[in-house]
Amino acid sequence: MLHSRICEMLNIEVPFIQGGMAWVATAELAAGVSNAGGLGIIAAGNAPADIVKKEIDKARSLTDKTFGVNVMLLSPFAHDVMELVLEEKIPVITTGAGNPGKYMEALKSIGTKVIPVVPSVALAQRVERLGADAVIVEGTEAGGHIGELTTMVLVPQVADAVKIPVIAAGGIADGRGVLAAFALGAEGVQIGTRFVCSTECIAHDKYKESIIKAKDRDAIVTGRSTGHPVRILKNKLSKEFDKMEKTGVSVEDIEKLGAGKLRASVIDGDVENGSVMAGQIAGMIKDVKSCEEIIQEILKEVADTHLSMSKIIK
Ligand code: TUI
Repeated sequence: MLHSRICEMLNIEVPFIQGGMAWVATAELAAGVSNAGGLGIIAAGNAPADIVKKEIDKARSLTDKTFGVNVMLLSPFAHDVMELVLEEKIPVITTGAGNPGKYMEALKSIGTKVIPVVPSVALAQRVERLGADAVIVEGTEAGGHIGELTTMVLVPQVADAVKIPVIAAGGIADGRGVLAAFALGAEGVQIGTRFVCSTECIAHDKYKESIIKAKDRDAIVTGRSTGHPVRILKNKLSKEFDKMEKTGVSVEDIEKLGAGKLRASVIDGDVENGSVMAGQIAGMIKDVKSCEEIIQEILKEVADTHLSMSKIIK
């Protein structure tokens, strides 16, 4: 019912890719999304390769379906994780926070599909030239480390500039968002924050509750002055960041404040002093459901929205 080049390329039923969220996107979530027909992703984040290997093994025990690994290129272990995914012949790699160019040849040579996250037209064109199979075009609405442009303006500009399929990300959590992304030229969507509020996701209940409680303006940006802006939910930590940035504290000290804070919220449930990464669409998320229910609900909304649009556009 919702089918595109992405489905064949990635051997999935619906063109929904789960976001590669550090700490949150473990084997459990990846298997949940893949079992429900989408593409589950294990996020390597800042983890060393042996931890990622355990997650890959666990995901293989939880699903027979295709799943991928997200490599966060700012990680000190990015190179080791790339070596691991090559060894393990992971069929799909998404990358974040950098240009995966130097790994492209090795990954392509074993048939791995490489899908970089890009925040600009220029990087989309560069990775297409280097051999990327598709691009995830992520707008600033997304959670975590973000670019400057919105999904609304970036997706159509990248769709016009490249031939490879575009997967839209940032601000998508329901069928209306999916259809809007397809209208802008996308052939798939990446969904992050919505899948945090899934039963399969191992994030602490308090993290999920914070997303459910969040209102439209609660997902704010911290760390602009460090050159690594990160979207998190407003809390004690975000206020602390704000104060430091306004009083001209050094980049090193601001970055020090961020260290270990994602683990504190995701694993320990410290949602006041921890970093609760979430996208702007958090305000629309109202419940925790299984990955299967989330995907089926979104597909129903796509069909309903399509029908109501066909009554307006004749
Ligand atoms: O990577 C993400 N989201 C993330 S990574 C992360 S862990 C982290 N924590 C603190 C500071 C930094 C990272 C949390 N959330 N999304 C994908 C994404 N990639 N967003 C933006 C980019 C990006 C930015 C610049 C991709 C490429 C890029 O290229 C720069 C270059 O090298 O040309």
